[in-house]
Amino acid sequence: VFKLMDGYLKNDSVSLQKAILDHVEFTVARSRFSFDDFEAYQALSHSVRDRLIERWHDTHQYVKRKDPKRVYFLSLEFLMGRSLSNSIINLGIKDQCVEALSQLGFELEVLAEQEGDAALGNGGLARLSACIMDSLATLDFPAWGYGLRYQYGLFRQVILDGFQHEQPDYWLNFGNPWEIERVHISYPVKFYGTVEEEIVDGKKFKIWVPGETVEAVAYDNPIPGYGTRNTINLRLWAAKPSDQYDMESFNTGDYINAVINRQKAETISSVLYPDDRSYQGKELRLKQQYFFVSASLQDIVRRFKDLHTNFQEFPDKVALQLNDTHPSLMIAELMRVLVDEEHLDWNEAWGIVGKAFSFTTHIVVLEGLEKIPVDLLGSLLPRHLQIIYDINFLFVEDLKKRFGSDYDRLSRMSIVEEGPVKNVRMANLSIVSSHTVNGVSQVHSQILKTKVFKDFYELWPEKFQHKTNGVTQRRWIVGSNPGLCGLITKWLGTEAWIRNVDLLLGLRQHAANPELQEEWRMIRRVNKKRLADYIEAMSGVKVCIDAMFDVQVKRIHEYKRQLLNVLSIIHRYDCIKNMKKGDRRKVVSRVCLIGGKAAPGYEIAKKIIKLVHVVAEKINNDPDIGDLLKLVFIPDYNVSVAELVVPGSDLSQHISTAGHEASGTSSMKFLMNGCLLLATADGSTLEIIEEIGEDNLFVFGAKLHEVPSLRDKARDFEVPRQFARVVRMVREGYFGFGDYFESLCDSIEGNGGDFYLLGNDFMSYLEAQAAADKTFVDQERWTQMSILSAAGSGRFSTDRTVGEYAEKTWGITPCKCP
Ligand code: 26Y
Repeated sequence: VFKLMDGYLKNDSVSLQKAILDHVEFTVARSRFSFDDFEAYQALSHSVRDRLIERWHDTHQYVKRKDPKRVYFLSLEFLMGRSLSNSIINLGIKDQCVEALSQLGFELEVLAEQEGDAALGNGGLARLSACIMDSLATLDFPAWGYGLRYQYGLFRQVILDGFQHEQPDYWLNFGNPWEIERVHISYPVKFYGTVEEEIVDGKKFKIWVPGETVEAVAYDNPIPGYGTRNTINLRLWAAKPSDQYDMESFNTGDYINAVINRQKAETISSVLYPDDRSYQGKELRLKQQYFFVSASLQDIVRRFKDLHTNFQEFPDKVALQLNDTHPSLMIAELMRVLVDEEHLDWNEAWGIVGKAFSFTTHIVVLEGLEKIPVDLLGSLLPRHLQIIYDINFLFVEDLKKRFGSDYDRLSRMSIVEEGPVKNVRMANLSIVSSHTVNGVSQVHSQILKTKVFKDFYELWPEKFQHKTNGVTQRRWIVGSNPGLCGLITKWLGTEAWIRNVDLLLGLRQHAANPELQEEWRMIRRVNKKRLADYIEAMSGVKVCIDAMFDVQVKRIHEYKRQLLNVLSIIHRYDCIKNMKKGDRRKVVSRVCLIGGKAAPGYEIAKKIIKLVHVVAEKINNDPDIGDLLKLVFIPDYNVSVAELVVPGSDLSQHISTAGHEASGTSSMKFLMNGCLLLATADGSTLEIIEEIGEDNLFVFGAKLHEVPSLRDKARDFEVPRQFARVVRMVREGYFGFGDYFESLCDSIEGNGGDFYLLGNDFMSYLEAQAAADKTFVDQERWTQMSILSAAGSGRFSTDRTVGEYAEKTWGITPCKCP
């Protein structure tokens, strides 16, 4: 009882200082009279970790006692970034830490920089998972995250001579204070083998006799809520050799090779796949997915069985959230456990599955949907393939009753895709088996209903929901923009917006107030200075902070149209070059920043990166241009780089071809930080427009409904001469490497078809750019738009997103630890 009332650990600065010094001496094993920044970071982290563990135990004990329905957020990717600052903020001990450190001669900010990113994900989907965890904890929901503990996170992007090179991210090199290894929490995960029959009490059952076993060991990562004691768990699985692993091989006399083979088990969780487009038929990836699914489900079922014996109660206690199709093998796995191991009959089991799962898709185009070749699945997981066939058989029988012999429809909806290579369509499996399906923005959900999953919507309209994504203001304002955080608190007269973000609307009434405007600009200027220093340190390019910082940072994809951005920068450069000297005074200076990683096998994306570099080289070294225009590529874009870039940007670009970005979440971070958006009417931007009004951002380009006919007409479309001119400059080698860029140019001209409509949108893009320039000159107007952006960003907090999932999808309520 004492423990629930009050922590053992004190949070005043004296106690924290003692904790830090003790950890220096006993955890880091250094002298308390002499340690460096990194050792101080380690000691501070361990002091913070102790405090997290304390709350986390309390939360677990409390939740276990109350036994509410829990949600399990299942994702193969989490982009957590750094943990130190975030934990300190959420624990509410920042001032005390700063004080404790300063007496020791250290600065919190400097120590925080010592930490490497936990980059266990690719992009939007993975960062969304991390923001959702923060909101789940803050809102006191009884929730668990499950993921994989990759030893190598997303590759480090190194630029050599303008080309992207990938280097391994062995992030665990110096230890990871934010995880707790749970050697006693481990489960065997099985692969291969055959399916046999067994008879129990006169009844026949299928039994899977696996061929290989690997052990899954739990690593727990405490996730603290803000302004609450609740601290939830993100459990990541690591693969270890199992004692049950193929013991036969040890009897052949080849002991050394038997050990080496056994050790190979660890490869399952060793590396994150760095592609967010598609990969079909990779055995290791499939193994990762099943490894994740099997370990997580064993853990979930064990927890359920601790307190319950009747599986009919399972859906009252367990909500299983599929973050895209990546964990969807859990559907077949739960059927297998219920039918083969728990001996429920098929219909009972199927009823439970249908009430437990919900499915979110993050993909807009059909080609992006995951497929697993039947042969591969059958060899790795023979019993699961049978189960999927059975689910499909019953589903298709139902369809026939409803749609008769509409065979086109049946073959489109079938979970198993027929053809030269048979595939299992994981999205179809997920929709058929879940009670709820949702997209990640309004327009995305609409596209799912009318195009991608149209057939399923016609069958089960009630299953389809929409949940607009969000981001957490704890990391993206409080953590990364403390200046703005203080200013907002001052003008709202309360810190309550950090937990109740709708309060930001209160800034609207002050948007035109010159005093707020002045303070707002001051803070943004400090952030720009910090970013300018970073740019110089990293690229050697000096930039002027009076210029407009114009930023596009995200994964490199053709549909995100970084190429459109580069072409307009070339156009701007060309215009300045051809201007009369006197006219140059009217040019608004710009610092253009582009950053993002290309999937290692994505050739066109890699060419775009090289193009940015050659264009930058030319512009930045042109003495004729000076500060009027700079272009810098930000290498190795990741969460912690974003924390620096977002607060320091004036304008940010979200310029995907309409209908291609499911949602987009970085725009929400920029919005919260008072950065204006230059954007197409796509994904969540449509809702941002709704919220802050069209006058407060710069929108351009083809609308969603225009895209199909524009594509049809693309071959006859006469591209604007400005567009033809800049493409010609690239093609003809004005920036060098003309041959290398040929295929890139072809993709947007003539026979390439310009699928993403760069030529079509070019002029309206230039107009939007000009409007941004014009507004920037009027700093009062600009600042007002900036304040209104931040004021309207409340709707885009994951607090809102998670609240909606809890109520409409998961059916869970808060369980607040006293
Ligand atoms: C199956 C594998 C190849 C794969 C791996 C990662 C497929 C997709 C992904 C990641 C997809 C992703 O990040 N999608 C993005 O999700 C965000 C969060 O919902 C959206 O905001 C964004 O528009 C969408 O592209």
